[in-house]
Amino acid sequence: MSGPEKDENDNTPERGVATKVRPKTKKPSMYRVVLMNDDYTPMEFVTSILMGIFKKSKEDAMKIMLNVHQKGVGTCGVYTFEIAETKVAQVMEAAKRAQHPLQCTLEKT
Ligand code: TYC
Repeated sequence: MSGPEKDENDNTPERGVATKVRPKTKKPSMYRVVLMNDDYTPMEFVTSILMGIFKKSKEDAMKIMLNVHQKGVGTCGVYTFEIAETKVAQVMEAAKRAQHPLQCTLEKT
């Protein structure tokens, strides 16, 4: 039988347009870590949280803290779920330890 199958010894280059097949990957969902204002947590404590847990500079930490103080809520950062969840837990643990009522939550973006 002689069909149209390719001869393995035929080194003639294939013709046509080379297309790249990329594996289907999904971008991870991102989550905002949100800080809530309250009347009791000291401003310095919130600033230190933003520097220590969210790796903000002192200037950025103070801006974010003041924004939360004035507006009621504010974003500390946007992360993948596991990182966002860990940061929320770290904030809540630090606030509990220091006996401040500071609240922090996670929001899907
Ligand atoms: N409102 C607080 C105060 O006047 C400061 C504060 C800022 C508290 C941001 C919480 O997420 C917060 N001491």
